[in-house]
Amino acid sequence: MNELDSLVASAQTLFAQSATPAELENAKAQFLGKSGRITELMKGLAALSVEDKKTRGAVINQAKQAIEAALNQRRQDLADAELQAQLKAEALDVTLPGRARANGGLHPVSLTLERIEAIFGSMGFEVADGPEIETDWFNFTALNTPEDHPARSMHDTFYVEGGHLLRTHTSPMQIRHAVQHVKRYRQQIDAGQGMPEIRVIAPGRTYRVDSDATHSPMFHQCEGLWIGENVSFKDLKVVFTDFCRTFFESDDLVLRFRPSFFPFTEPSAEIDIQFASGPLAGRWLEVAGSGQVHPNVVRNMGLDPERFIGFAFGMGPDRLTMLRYGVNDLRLFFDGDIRFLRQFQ
Ligand code: 2NM
Repeated sequence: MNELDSLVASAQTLFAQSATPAELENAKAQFLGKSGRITELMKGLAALSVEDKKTRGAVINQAKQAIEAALNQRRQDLADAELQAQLKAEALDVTLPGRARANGGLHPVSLTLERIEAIFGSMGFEVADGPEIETDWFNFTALNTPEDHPARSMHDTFYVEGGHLLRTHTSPMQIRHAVQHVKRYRQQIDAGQGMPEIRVIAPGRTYRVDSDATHSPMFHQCEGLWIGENVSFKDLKVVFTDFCRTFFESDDLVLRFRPSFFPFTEPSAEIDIQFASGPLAGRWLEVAGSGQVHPNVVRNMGLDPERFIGFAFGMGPDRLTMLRYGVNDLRLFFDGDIRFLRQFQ
């Protein structure tokens, strides 16, 4: 191997041993730099004859080109290796399964309230909404519930500061709604022209000091009120029968009105239903209280009980939800266990 061949070979070796671009540039300087081996050989040409310059120069140039080619090859290899390392470090595994987005859903009791509102809405009932912290007047007095009634005991109700209390039923909303309605039609009523019938339901949260498998301190109620000059118990029966059959999707379900007592209605009746088929077939199940609104209550709405007659009912959406889905412990609805709640989506 001649001198230039071994120079090229040592350059190739040194370049191959350079692991980084910086090392490679240092190696390059030894051959192609200002005082590099090739540069020194070029300088030596000055002392040669014209003829020798030509042949010797061509040979040095060949060696120089071979070294430059090796340098460029090694530069490219190092750049490729760096890119590959970077790609590997930043790799995205596109085969990983995506993270599913959790979908929220309505609480089973909310589903029931929506059904109740839709069914009564289709029968011309408005939906009233109002305060959960009530006055003694709207929660008790206006509803013909006397001072010494057990429902007014400290142990039955949550009292808050200022003599207010957490409503024990949604009937106060019925009074509030009726009072507003009557106010709007006052002149018309007083002129003997009557008023559009009051047809309203009041769904919402209610509170009592009670807690076991079938009672929760917070529970839901939905009360209904229908007042006009020409309504009767028959209308209440038709409307409530229709509601139950639609709600439970059972056309052969039957109702029983069983005499009862409420301070705000007279006469009063408990409403029981009986399924003709299914797991609850043949059993009477209590689903609501009802009655003709007491004359004192009609008067508190601003109406003459001799002229206007009203029917009201109250039911428990929590219990309706238990019956509809076959749930036997009310507390499951309010424990917030997502495994339980997810089943209703
Ligand atoms: C019930 C049972 C019977 C009722 C009465 C009234 C009002 F406002 F007219 F007086 N609202 N709801 C009522 C009647 C509620 O729940 C078991």
